Amino acid sequence: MLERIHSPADVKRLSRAELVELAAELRRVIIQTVSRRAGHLAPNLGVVELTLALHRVFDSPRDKLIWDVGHQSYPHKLLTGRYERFDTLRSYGGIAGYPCRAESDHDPFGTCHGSTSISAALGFAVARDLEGQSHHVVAVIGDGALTGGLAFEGLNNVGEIGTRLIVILNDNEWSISPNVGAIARYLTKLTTSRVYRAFERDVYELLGKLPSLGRRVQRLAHRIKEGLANLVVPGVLFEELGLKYFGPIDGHDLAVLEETLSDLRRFEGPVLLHVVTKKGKGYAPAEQDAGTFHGVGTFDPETGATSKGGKKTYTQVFGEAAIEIAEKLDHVVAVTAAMTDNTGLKGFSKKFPHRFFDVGMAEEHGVTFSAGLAAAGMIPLTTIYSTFIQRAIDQIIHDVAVQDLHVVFCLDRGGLVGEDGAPQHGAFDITFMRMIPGLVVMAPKNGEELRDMLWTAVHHRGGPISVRYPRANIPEEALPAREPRLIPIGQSEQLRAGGDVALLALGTMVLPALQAAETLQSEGISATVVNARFASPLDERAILGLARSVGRLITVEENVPMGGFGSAVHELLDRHGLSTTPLFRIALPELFVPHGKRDELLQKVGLDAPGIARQALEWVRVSQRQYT
Ligand SMILES: Cc1ncc(C[n+]2csc(CCOP(=O)(O)OP(=O)(O)O)c2C)c(N)n1
Repeated sequence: MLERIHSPADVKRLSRAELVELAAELRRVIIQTVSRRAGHLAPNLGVVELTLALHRVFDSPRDKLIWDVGHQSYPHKLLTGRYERFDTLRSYGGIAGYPCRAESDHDPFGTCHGSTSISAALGFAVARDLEGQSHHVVAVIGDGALTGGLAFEGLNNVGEIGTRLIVILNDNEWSISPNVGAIARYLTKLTTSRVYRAFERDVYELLGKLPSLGRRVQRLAHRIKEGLANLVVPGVLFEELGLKYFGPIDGHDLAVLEETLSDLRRFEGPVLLHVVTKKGKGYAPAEQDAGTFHGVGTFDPETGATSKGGKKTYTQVFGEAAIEIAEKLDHVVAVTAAMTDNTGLKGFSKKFPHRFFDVGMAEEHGVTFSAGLAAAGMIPLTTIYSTFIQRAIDQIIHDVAVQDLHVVFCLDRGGLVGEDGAPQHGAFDITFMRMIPGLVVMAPKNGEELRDMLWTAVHHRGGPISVRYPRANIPEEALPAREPRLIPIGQSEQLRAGGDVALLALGTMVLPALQAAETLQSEGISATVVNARFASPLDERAILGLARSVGRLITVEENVPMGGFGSAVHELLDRHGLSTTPLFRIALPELFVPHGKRDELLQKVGLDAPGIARQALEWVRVSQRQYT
């Protein structure tokens, strides 16, 4: 059927029976595609009926549908003219895993980071009012994303402005892991209230006795049920914020969804519809293990068996090191913002449940909470993806760094993340961490060094310290069986000596730089290679020494060039009157890198060994001609 669905208008024409068929087909296509391409599975399976209902009741792209996080937008993409390209999902040049304005008129607002939908939708609604237009604006936000403070800043403002806006709360009780926190408990209370349940049972029994009375009576009974449910279990929190609360309703009952949404279209002020869905709905492995199938690598669609990688990932090494450290040091605790599994902290959470804190999808709070912990003598391993800690730059500066607190920032997914693309690449953290006075910025060249850096970080006595590591396997087959070592702060490591050029590489770029040096050697250029380890403080003595002795420097980093490690070296040379030293910066390009496989992207931006060798060779030849 999807071949015949070119736009939401085609969905509107379908009969009830055809819709059921279409829902099954959407699930099949999503499961098959994600099994080959990897991606978000369980969140999408959970919103199939909701998406169908939205497209039947509303009129996209005139009406604006704004998905929070956007990882659940696959059914929406399939119904809005992207079925034929869906097999390119998340691949280079293919369709994105998130809503994307450049991709379709049906994606009015790009997303990836959570809790933005209500604020963005309010912007659309206010602009509509100012322009004298009349379309609808709908934000769909998950219960996980509702734990982010930004969502409440949005709700607060929605209640104040009071304009027509529909917020749909897609409540499946899961974030990536089971949702946590008081808001999650409150929502559970709304959906499991004994009064509501008993009442619902009575109504269903009544409905069961009514079929002979026909559809209209059933519909009426449904409506009475939903209306009364609202009376017996009002969503006080939302009502107090100024939104009329409706629900909870069954998010897999297409008829109820359509009917309720049609009613809400007529409502003049802001409303919140509480929809209860099952994450992973319709695919047993995902229903049983919504965490694994939230975002999943390739898997066997028949059995649900996920593919196992060979080498360990940096994330796994981090998780093991965190446990090892916590076993040795009582005051070490771990903080995550709704990413227990993804940041490798599951083992830690099991082993040290009282020293582990999932704060919800709330990075700002997570960092200030860590600052409080540190001020009171704890050593928090504050473990957040590079891209998501962008949310908390102020908290890092104001709450942690100004007070010189010993928070250990463990920044996973530093550098290109691959298929999640532009909004999720960790392209900026070297820049924004390095600019903060007193904050130590480290990046390891391999798994062994990550372990040593974490050990160093918890023993650091000089305030905040960070270590960033990539979404990648470690290069080693196995880590050496030895105790972790302290690395002197600001000390680099020279790995190779050569007189024509010095390659100063940071983190993930050290090994490709070493390989590039081999290529340079075969071209008659001898290169020093330094594992910089630190972007702040720099190993000033070593770098100034190389500037004087070798006289030609290349920095290599997986971060934007603006303000990054190369900039730090440039500023150092400048401070010491060496700004005329030829310096070339190899870094990510000055643009938002799209989605694709990480290795493919690194190759395209010239950050693999051949790319580094090629750029270095060209530049060294030019600079040899200019300066000799
Ligand atoms: C600011 C931010 N922090 C963390 C994440 C990572 N993340 C992606 S989806 C997700 C859980 C979302 O849960 P929910 O909103 O309930 O949607 P569901 O997947 O359950 O449908 C998290 C934590 C993110 N996208 N944005």
